[in-house]
Amino acid sequence: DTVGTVAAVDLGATSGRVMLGHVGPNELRLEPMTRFPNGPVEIDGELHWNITGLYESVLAGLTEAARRAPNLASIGIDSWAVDYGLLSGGRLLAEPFHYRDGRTARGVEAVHAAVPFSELYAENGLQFLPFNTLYQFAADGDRLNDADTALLIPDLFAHWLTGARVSESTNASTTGLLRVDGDWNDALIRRLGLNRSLLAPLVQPGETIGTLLPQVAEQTGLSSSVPVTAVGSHDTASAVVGIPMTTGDAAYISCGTWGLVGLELDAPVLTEASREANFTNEGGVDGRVRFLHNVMGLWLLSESVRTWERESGTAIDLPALLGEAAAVSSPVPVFDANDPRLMPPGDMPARIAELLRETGQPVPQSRAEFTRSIIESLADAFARAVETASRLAGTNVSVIHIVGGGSLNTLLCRLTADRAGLPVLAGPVEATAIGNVLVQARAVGLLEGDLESLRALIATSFEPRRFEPRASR
Ligand code: LRH
Repeated sequence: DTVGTVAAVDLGATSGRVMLGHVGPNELRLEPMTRFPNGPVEIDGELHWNITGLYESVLAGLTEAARRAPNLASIGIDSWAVDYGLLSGGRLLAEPFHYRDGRTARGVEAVHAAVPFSELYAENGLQFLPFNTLYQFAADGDRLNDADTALLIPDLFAHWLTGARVSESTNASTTGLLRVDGDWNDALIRRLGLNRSLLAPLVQPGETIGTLLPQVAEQTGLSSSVPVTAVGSHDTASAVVGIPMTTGDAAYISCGTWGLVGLELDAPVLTEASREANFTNEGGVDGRVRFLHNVMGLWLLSESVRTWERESGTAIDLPALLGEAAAVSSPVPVFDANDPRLMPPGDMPARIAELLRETGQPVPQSRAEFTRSIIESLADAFARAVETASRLAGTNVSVIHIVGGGSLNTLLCRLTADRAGLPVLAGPVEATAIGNVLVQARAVGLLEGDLESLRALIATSFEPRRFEPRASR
């Protein structure tokens, strides 16, 4: 069997990594090159990404990849969705905005005044999230007029590595400007008064974006013949490829900063019920549909920990805290993890306490109880979203896969199984990097077959941990 090596650049909203994937028909192995933190940077009251620092970390990871894998066959890039860099004459105009920046509220008003949400939903099938790219564009005003190109984050990195200017389709589906059939929606773009030429031509996962620019080859030690291959460049699209689903009635939770909860479908669900439940139809790899809902995710925990660390000036031992939370035996209150007030960065414990008071519940006094309340509330929101997805799509769900960082959280997996009354299969933790690697491996001929055969390889290489629901708690 031929085993080859590709590199996955996977940028999450709280951390990024560059991984080598060693792949053959009977082999799938990841080897980390670099890991680095990521997060919003507040500059003059605005939330931005440190895009230059991220690019530096990516180059460092690729340099290490060149050392470890002299015959690297391909590079693939994925990141969080919706955000973009504005370019003029090939130059980045400013640090890209972070999707949690508050300016998007203006954009929402402007867009919905031009096109009511129900009409938008029929056009693009997307759940309402105040930071969908079309709202950000509307909020950008003059900044947009100064630009000749807008590239989503993975497309921006691909541009810096290869010089090519493309829009990868799974991530483009999160702009709100694609029709559900997957093409740029020229009529909608016109109605919103946007300049169509800002948007680059679409490419599909598996297509070659370009090869490395000579200066990038020089900087990293890689050969300039190494291709950058389009993957599911929306991290959630790569994560869904990386879920070892073996039946058609599996639900999934891709749990990192967000908990993306839903199903993989062959066709979108655009019903009124689906719109009211705020379920999204994002573009998946191989034309699949990611029918899901954004639940707040581990953000609630990481922001709480950040607040506690700031208040006390001491670092928190997260595994220890989770252990104490698991040992809490008295009942804890449950809040609505989907409340939009939990979206911006800030004092998360205070906001959660506010939600609890509003619903007449006691506020936990210890950090262990507070943490337990967060995890119970996430598990509750996850279980409800699985139920809603199955009702809306008419799928009788028999098992829930949890992948991403949340799959390491035993308490969360156990409570989700209990609250959903369904078995949970946890792992792999690096599903996104795995999905990224597999789509490249197939594109360069190391593997063949449909997503089901790629997933069969994951299931044997990364055996999930199983949590049975406990009947009564
Ligand atoms: C997860 C994710 C999610 C989007 C959000 C912006 O990282 O890509 O799918 O909704 O970030």
